[in-house]
Amino acid sequence: MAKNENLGFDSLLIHGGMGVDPMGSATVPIYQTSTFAFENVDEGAKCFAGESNGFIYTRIGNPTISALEKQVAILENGYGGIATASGMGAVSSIYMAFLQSGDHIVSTDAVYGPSRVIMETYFKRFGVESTYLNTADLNAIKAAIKPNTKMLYLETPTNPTMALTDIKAASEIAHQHNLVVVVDNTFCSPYLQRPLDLGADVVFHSMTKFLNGHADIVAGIIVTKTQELYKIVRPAMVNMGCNMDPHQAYMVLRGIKTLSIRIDRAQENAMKVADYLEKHPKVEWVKYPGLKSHPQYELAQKQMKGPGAMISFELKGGLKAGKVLMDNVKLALLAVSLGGVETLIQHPASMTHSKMTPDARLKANITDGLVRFSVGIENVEDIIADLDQALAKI
Ligand code: LCS
Repeated sequence: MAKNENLGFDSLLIHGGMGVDPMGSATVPIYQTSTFAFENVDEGAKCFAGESNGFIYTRIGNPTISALEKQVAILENGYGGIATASGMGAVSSIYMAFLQSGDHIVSTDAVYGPSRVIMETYFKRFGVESTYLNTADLNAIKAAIKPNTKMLYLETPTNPTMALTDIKAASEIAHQHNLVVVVDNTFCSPYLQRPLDLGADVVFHSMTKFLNGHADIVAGIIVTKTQELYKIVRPAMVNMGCNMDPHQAYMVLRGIKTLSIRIDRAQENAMKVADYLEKHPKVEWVKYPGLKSHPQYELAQKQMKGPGAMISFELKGGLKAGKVLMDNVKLALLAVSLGGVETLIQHPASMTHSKMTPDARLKANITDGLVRFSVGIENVEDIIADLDQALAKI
């Protein structure tokens, strides 16, 4: 499926999704239509039979969306992309495509809250069992696999604890038991980490985050390594109606062009912010894969091209001190989401991960005092000065 794969990554960000437009448009046009007219009945029948590449109906496929799917598939070095209305649309489509009553999944404990909540509520109701554990511990993964285990679901780095899983080693274990390995690559983007190259079978993103990068749309995408897997996942997405809208696809096609330069700047800033926080006397601990103090610093060096732009930390004085900080920042927005050009701060225990049980949160190291910081591309001096004045209020 993928074309242009010999270009460098930055060139693919600009040209990877482009076909030749008959009108010479420099950008992929928005095909804002729900349906497509057939030349005649036979042509329509061929489209439905899969004997023609013609478009039928936007829930099934659309040229603007296809351009984005092709581009992200190339960037992730996979067979094909499946764009979704949101990151959660991607998670739901993946669970629905591979799991059935009586199956079991092994998953990272500190995943984005709703990815776990939908498994432990809705999928549990349909008889799917799940085990959530620290997947950094490969022996724990081995011990958790049962005869009915079908999927190993990894998020690395984790939201919000910044723990890493060795994708290559974990995939090897999973494949010995014929599990499908799924990786949520939202925190890295394919610029920093390519799970399919490390052995995963399916990778997905909340494109709301780094891939779009401008905090103006919600979107998701799945990329499968093989055609066989693509044929399993695509119909699940289409039939459940998790599809993207053409306008959303256009927005991501626009935002994605600057992915590498945005991440370069954001992670350069994040390194300086993490250093600043680590040295600050009011800070208890900082988790950032670029810090030597990160327990998996070596794995980050091996598995990721850079440490990214997400930091988690806790202040001395826990939640009480954290609240003073979050209520007093002026440049950073007190808001959920991440991976955009603007710096954001939020409190996972009361916001993004509030629907997990307190016990599950603590077992996953999501302490009540944990503060999550998504570093933007502003002048780093301004980001640090903002933190400095807010920390002085504690
Ligand atoms: N996976 C990860 C790692 C995420 O961080 C999110 C959203 C999702 C999946 C779901 O994507 P969505 O449907 O929102 O596009 N994370 C959010 C967060 O940390 N704050 O707000 C949303």
